[in-house]
Amino acid sequence: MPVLEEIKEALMAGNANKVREAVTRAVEEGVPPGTIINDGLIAAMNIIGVKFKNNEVYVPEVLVAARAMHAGMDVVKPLLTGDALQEKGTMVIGTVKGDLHDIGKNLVIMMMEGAGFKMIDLGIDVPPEKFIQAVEEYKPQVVGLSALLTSTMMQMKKTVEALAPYRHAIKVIVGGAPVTQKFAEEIGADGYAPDAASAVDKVKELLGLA
Ligand code: B12
Repeated sequence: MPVLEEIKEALMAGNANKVREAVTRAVEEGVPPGTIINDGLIAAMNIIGVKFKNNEVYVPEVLVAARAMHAGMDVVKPLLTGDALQEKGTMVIGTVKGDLHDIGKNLVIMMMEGAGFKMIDLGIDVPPEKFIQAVEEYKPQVVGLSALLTSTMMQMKKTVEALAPYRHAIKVIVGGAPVTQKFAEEIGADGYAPDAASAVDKVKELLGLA
């Protein structure tokens, strides 16, 4: 089997050791690092994303696949020079103030990384000021807000309002179990996605990359 296919199969099976081993071999065979990432690791993560969206795989499978992807990235990242890793953009993400849920946010991060985005994770219980600081520091194209409690959805609104002066340069996307498209529109967010795979699609659409 060609080595890129081996990488993809091992990643989709969530086998981090096999991914590491196959990526190492691909490097030895002279496959360019960018090809290993885009046609191996990211391609497989995209397939997992579609399966997750279609309920063919569930959260645990996505988490082990993402871990396997990181194992492969660890091998290949030191070899990257210049623009070999063509990042599609930078996204700052966090769970809003008062909210400690982060499983869904972390899935979004893994899926976005799998799709080639640089992710800045601000963690949980993030006040609006911290989002602003991060926007100024990292100059992202997208800011993602997560909330799992109906009581913290209002923090989302406050954060969107606080980000107003930066909106010419950033898109804001919101998500989390109680969040809806209607709510996203009401608070003036640019986008909403119901799950991690759709988040990738939505961000690409918002940035004109779809
Ligand atoms: C796990 C969990 C916890 C864990 C969190 C651990 C952790 N590290 O995250 C712990 C035990 C800490 C916890 C605490 C509490 N919880 Co809780 N928790 C849950 C539970 C069971 C699962 C949430 C989850 O992880 N789902 C799995 C992930 C994958 O799904 P997800 O988060 O929805 O994320 C997906 C999408 O929403 C989307 N998404 C998520 N974020 C983003 C962001 C963006 C930008 C985008 C585009 C998409 C996106 O993509 C994700 C992947 O597909 C839910 C019940 C449920 N079924 O939802 C209750 C739930 C959310 N919790 C609830 C409550 C009430 C609490 C507590 C107040 C309980 C208490 N009395 O102490 C505390 C609050 C603590 C706090 N201040 O936040 C309620 C909320 C009710 C409400 N309507 O407000 C729920 C709904 C349970 C219930 N039925 O009562 N909880």
